[in-house]
Amino acid sequence: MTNFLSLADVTDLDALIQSGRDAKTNPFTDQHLGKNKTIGLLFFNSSLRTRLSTQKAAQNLGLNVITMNVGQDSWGLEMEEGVIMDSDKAEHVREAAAVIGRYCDIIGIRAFAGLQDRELDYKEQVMNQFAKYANVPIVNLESATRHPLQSLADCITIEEAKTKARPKVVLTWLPHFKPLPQAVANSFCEWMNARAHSGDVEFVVTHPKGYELAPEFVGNARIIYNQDEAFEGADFIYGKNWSSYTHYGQVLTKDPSWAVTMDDIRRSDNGKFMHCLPVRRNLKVSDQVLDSPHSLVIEQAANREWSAQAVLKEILKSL
Ligand code: SN0
Repeated sequence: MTNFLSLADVTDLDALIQSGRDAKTNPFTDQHLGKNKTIGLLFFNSSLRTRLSTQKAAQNLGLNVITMNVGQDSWGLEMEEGVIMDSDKAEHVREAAAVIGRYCDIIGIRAFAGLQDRELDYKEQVMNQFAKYANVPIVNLESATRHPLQSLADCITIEEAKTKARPKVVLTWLPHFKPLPQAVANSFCEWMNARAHSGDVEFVVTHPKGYELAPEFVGNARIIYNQDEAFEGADFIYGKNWSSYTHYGQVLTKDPSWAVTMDDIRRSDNGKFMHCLPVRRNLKVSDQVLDSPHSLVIEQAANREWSAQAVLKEILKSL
């Protein structure tokens, strides 16, 4: 693996999930792979799990880790080509990426969608500019349109917790007053469609009208607009808020009936609740659900370490 930008960089998904589970059992068997190598983690946005779990996974593999909050600690970075740099951005990505690539063997980058300009967000400028100019492998730590390390951790979590060969997984939109990116939902669709294709899950998406995700992500997933109907027989309820893709970046409704409560869990087949975190309690999901044995959110977050470790191991093997 030379980059980890999306599912397209994964050649064997079953093997990658298994590698994460193996790392969980034996975290330190591959310490030699990262010896005297360095990973740089660049954050254009806030992070708790991604930052700590990726750092931990890198250390388990023997890597040195350097981290920077771009824009706050460093110069603001210009991503556009050929512009007169008279804005607040003092450094161009051409130099920044090339320089960081000289200090680091791998670069991880978090850069959320701006949610103002759909075309700009969906062309993944930050990831692509770094991939072009850094000359080292790039790992997506949540980009404008995807969060693949989260999706891999989600796959590991579902494999561990499933009680039947082909569980029913339902992605549901949750209410929020702020416009949030589509990245987590997009990636979850991308990865669950692959799991559905291989017969490992049944995948359903539910959301209010107007919250349709980009066709290239939702693919052939079944969409049911009635949330109660979608939850019938569900083994996993995966909650996430996202802002509208069609009315780009807008909040179209805050309907509280879309929040997940114990009534929804009762409608499912003894379903487990999943969320990537951070989650706003009692806005998106009730305390009762999060504090019950139905919640998988902590286990899911714990698995971020093993998903990062599986990916970094693949990249280190290719160096
Ligand atoms: C981010 C998102 O993509 O939705 C990161 C999730 C891993 N979440 C938020 O920005 C939540 C912010 C909030 O105010 O609730």
